[in-house]
Amino acid sequence: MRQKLIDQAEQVLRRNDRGSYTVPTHGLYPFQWNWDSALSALGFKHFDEARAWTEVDTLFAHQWDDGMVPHIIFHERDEGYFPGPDVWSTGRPVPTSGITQPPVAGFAIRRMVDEARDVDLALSRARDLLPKAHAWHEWFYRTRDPQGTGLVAIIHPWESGRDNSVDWDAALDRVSTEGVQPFQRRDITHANPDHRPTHAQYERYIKLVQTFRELDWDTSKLHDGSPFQVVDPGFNAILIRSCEDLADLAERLDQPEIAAASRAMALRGVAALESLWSDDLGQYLCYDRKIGAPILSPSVGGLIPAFAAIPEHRAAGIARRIEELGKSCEYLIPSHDPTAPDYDGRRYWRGPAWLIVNYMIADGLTRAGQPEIVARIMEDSLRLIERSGFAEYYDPITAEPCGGAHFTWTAAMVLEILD
Ligand code: 9WN
Repeated sequence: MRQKLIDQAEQVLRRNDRGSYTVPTHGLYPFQWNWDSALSALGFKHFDEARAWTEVDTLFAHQWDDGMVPHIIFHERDEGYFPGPDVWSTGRPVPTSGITQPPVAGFAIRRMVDEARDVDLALSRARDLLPKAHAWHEWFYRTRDPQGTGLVAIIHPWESGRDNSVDWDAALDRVSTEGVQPFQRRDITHANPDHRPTHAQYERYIKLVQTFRELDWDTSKLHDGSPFQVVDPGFNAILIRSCEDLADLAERLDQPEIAAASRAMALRGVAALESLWSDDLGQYLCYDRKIGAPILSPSVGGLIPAFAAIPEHRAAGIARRIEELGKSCEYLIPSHDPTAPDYDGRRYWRGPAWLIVNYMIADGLTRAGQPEIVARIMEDSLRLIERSGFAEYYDPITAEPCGGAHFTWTAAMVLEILD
């Protein structure tokens, strides 16, 4: 069984390989996505290290001059996805979107170095990528934390990677839809509409894109100009973890300035995360910067901080919270608490389990010395694959495969777990 799953995972990666980048899945997502690429590279490294490095190289080849790494790179024309390059209209030579995504690449680069068989290749690629990833991290704290709080805000739900999470509902409701022209979605021609965001959410997603376009994609203006500014603990934790990893890597590569700056960003971030902890919910919470209030939503965004070097008692708290969630579902980790009123087990980020999230949380909890809950998370992840294949996400109660099939990062995570 183990070898069969490894072979199948490798086939999924090869199927979605477009030479220098990988699509998340054929049809639904025909371009290169930022955090998908970083996590997918971890899968490639099991059978083709050079190809793994190419994935990350291609991502950073489209970094903007200000340091931002965009969330989508539209390498080829494809009418099968909305919104395409004409809607974004960012004026890049190879079109890209104008927002970003969870910066997990720093973590991926470090892991690829740590586990390299071809060490010379790894060190030379890492030496080239290190200042680029670091510039991206600095861009975050410069443009998304203008008040110097130590925490960055996302300005669009797509940036979180958890697009339609309950976390964004109230903040997104306040975004007006004035001036949004009728549009045709493509996602619901590829995937079951019951598994996807609603039309009302899409209208607001598009309104935000229009707002940023009117600001000429000047990323120094977008935070203050955005009607949506939310501090996501999961997103911040991923950034902090990547800063920690780059600091270690920079020391190894004898780059003391990057090491010191990166370490300082990580330490500030970890200290600031503490303000998002909720004793009542037993997890971290998002914070709506626009109205200055926490968002009382029990989502997995508040558990992802385990991925960063948070205090041990907080990691233990997260382990307890996951154990509790395990009583109301069959397969950890639901993206939203199944006992909460807005839970929807098939609708994308409002309940389903995602293997990439399981992987990041399990990685952090392993480091934090929580082997029991890690074992359950890993076991559940493999049971999902065995039952339902390499889906985009899964109903955490029935294991129903949801969203797109033959999914690249799901396959990559299976290689990370099994190989
Ligand atoms: C918008 C590609 C991406 C993931 C995100 C996931 C989904 C896109 C969409 O697919 O988002 O970026 O059109 O739904 O939410 O995490 O990176 O797999």
